[in-house]
Amino acid sequence: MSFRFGQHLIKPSVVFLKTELSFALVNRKPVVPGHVLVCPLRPVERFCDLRPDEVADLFQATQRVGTVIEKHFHGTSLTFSMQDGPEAGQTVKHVHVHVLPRKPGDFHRNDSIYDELQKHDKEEEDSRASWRSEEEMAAEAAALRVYFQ
Ligand code: AMW
Repeated sequence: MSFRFGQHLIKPSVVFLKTELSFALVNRKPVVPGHVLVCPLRPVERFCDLRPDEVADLFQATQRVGTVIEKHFHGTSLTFSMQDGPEAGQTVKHVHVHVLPRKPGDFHRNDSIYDELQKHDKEEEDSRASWRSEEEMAAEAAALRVYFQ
């Protein structure tokens, strides 16, 4: 069984958490190590399209994922971000929360992380050559899955 993430079919090997209504996957092009995504299982485009039970499940899953990601990647803070619609920078038409572990000095200007999020997957920046290998992504997902067993 594969997962749907907008136009993408996602292999179970890169998914590290599945709840009743949500799932979390590793990123093919992380802005920082440990940059992952949490999505509703139902492939809706906008946050306002989610039912209340889906919002609750998505945010509970996001909270659990944040705790694990901060610990596993030795972060000291977290950035949560959602680009909700094309003018907000959304490229995949399926609601997703970005979860990124943060460390002191990881960006010279702290909020530059939002510039990076905005541009990292735009067409001119996002060639196949810049994506991680399936093996690397599966290994990361396997390491993260352990925390949820
Ligand atoms: W958006 O700009 O829509 O807020 O973010 C899309 C995110 O999904 C980016 O971080 C991008 O790297 C990631 N991404 C896109 N396609 C895949 C995929 N097939 N597997 C893993 N991550 C993906």
